[in-house]
Amino acid sequence: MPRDVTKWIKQYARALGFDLVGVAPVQSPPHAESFLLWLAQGYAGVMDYLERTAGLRINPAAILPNARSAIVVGLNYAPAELPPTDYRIARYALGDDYHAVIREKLETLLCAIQALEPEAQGRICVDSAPVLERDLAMLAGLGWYGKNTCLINTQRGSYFFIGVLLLTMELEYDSPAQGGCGTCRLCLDACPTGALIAPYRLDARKCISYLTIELREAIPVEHREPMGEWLFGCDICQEVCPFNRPRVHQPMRAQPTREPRLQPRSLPKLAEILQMREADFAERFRGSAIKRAKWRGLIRNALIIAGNKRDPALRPLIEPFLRHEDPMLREAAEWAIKQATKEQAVGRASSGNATANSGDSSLRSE
Ligand code: B12
Repeated sequence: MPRDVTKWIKQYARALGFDLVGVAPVQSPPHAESFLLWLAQGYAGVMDYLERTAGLRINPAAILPNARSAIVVGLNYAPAELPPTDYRIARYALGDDYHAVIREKLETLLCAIQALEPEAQGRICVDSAPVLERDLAMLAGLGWYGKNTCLINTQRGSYFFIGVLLLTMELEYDSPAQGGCGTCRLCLDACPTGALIAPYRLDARKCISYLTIELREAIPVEHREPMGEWLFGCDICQEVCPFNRPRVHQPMRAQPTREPRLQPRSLPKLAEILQMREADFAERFRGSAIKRAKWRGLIRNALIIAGNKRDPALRPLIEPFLRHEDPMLREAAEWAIKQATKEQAVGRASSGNATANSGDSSLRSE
């Protein structure tokens, strides 16, 4: 019985458009201890919510009483082609906000399961409920931890989201994923801010993704030039990963997303962003993950990128922020103007992304 139901659930999940699906028993996550140590070492920075919910994160059964199984799904998010922009946006944020997309699909899946098994209780977790999603995904066979801390699937690479549906039903369980990076350390060497301080250990406080999305204060000066042209999030540690790149004589590994809602939206130019008012921002990024940075955070990032670009045409757009009421934006504008007057474009090259969103064609579908 669990075998038939599991097979049916997996087929249903695939029909809903998920690219990966596996099932794990609900148990204490294998990396619970390293997670607690990571928190204690302060690597989470201002992400207090991780600390507040740590007890639940290491005990998924506390999120749903009598939880037996975790159905773990993966949804590819990288587009076949990066949209043309004059800055860079992490692939995961190019389309609609993934939380809504995955949640909707998992709600449909849960309803279908409950139609079959009316007694079954479920709880959907897409960042929303505190679980260590990658640990559960690893146990469900979706992928293994790379040294960049992303979950990597040997066939698919790492450009996929993870969603979890906890269930009170017993199901047939998959084996944990096997694999590893071997001696490769491309991601550690490529990170422009040195956020990957050791294999499997990310100091989030230095990660461009954290700095541009989670941090609500000024970005520390030493990280600004290395940010290059990353306006929101960063994919460098994934772009250099051999599992996300085509290999000679081998079929391409990472597959572009098939999900219509994850296809890239059109993006405003940097100059437009610098002129956006708060209301324009809310309108333009409605339903997009970019909203998480808030207007203030995105403008701060845009000022830094404008500084890194050293483009005199952007100066008139930076200058109004020198008189802005928000000290964080004033200071970012001052920095940007100083950068723009520096003679050599030292920092721009340091991230390897001198030309925004043009460098990577690893996901082209030919
Ligand atoms: C907080 C968070 C962040 C933070 C911290 C990142 C991090 N590495 O933890 C910030 C804002 C920096 C971030 C960035 C990104 N994130 Co994020 N993030 C999360 C979130 C909400 C919690 C992660 C967490 O618990 N971190 C805690 C720390 C301790 O985890 P860790 O550093 O990876 O450490 C673990 C491993 O290294 C392992 N480990 C430790 N030692 C060892 C030793 C060995 C030998 C091995 C094998 C493993 C191992 O155990 C540790 C504990 O679990 C999850 C969603 C969720 N609820 O799980 C999404 C999530 C991890 N993020 C995701 C994504 C897509 C990203 C970005 C790619 C977005 C972007 N392009 O900007 C980047 C990737 C940066 C990176 N290299 O990690 C996806 C990852 C999907 C995948 N395939 O892996 C998730 C799962 C969201 C989702 N639902 O899909 N993120």
